Amino acid sequence: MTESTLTQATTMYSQAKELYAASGVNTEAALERLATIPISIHCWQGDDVGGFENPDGKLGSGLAVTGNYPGKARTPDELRQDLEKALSLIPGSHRLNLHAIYLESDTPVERNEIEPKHFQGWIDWCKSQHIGLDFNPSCFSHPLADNGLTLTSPDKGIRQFWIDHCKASRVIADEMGKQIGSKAVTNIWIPDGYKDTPADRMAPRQRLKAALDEILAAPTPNNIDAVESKLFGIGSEAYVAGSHEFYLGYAIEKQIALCLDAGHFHPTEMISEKISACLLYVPELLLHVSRGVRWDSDHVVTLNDELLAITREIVANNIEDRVHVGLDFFDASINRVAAWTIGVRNTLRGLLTGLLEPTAQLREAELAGDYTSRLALQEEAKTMPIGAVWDEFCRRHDSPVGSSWLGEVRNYEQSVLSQRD
Ligand code: RNT
Ligand code: ZN
Repeated sequence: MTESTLTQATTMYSQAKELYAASGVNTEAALERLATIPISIHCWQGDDVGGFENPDGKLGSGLAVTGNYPGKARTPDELRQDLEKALSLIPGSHRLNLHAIYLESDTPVERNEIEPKHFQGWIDWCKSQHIGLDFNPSCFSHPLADNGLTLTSPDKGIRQFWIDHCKASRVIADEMGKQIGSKAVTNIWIPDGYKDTPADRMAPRQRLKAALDEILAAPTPNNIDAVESKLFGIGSEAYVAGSHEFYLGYAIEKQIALCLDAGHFHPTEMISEKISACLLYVPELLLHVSRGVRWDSDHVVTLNDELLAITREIVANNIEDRVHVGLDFFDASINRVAAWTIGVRNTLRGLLTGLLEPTAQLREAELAGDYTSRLALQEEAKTMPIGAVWDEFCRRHDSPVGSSWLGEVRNYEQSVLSQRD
């Protein structure tokens, strides 16, 4: 940034600060608070949910990635290198969300035999980056998941295999949390369901409940358990055992975290609307911030109405200590480092927009039954100079301002990504 553009930007921020102050909003407080909210960045955008278990492994179990943009990470070191690039373009201090298939081992390891040592490289890397680490058992893309059933399988051996995988994952997450000094959120998602009308909707859910009981039995003080529901998937259009009602009930009963994925509900059903209701009954939430286009398509999150509504709910209700914000999208049709950067920067911008809302005034109007003022103030807030405050946040965190990060991604593409194919 040149001297004059820097001066110009600083002036824009001071003007924005004054404008916000006039409507009762403290931009300095917003900037400070935004810096305390970590986003859990999903490793799987970096390699199209491939993982390092098996170089010929195929993505399955209802998950699909489209696109063949060159330069995807082929090794843990390449993935870490790409993540470092993305982190350098994202302001603030965040977390990494890792799946079990991203293990590191010289010899093949079965999923029910994974151990903390297979993730030590990731733990050490997170320590070096000063970021937290979250974890997920991978109950998909595996021969024992090929018929679409894992924890609900009627075959006891198959079911036990996945139970043992999830148990091993919690042990690993607990070790991650311990070593890093920040609890790891471990999210269980399974694809289980049927393409066509089931004859028995109850038994798979009974098996799932019993399997989860066994998985969660051991105490893991450095781990936070979360369970993720889904409405339907490719190949499970008629029935998904782990539905919203199933996991909402389960999370309430066990007092564990409930994961709400923005793409896992009916298209007009919004997770922003569910946050306040669920938090009355479950201790914590994990969000999979995603963007479904017509279906659970896992597009890169854009700064759209639903993202703004989700992020606004978190900060307006002061619940950021109970809501873990994770991302979940995978787009292989664009530069993958850019996909992360766009998604995380948008999520932060959404949070900032919420922090800059004149919440106190809006609530006051609402309580007084003055819905005219509520609507008027909500709409005026939309065109306040949020961008000037966002730029200031980036500047204070030594992160690129405006679209200048894109040039850095292009350079990285030239010097690193294009050498991979
Ligand atoms: C699938 C779920 C799940 C996965 C990741 C890879 O529909 O959203 O969270 O996307 O765990
Ligand atoms: Zn998800």
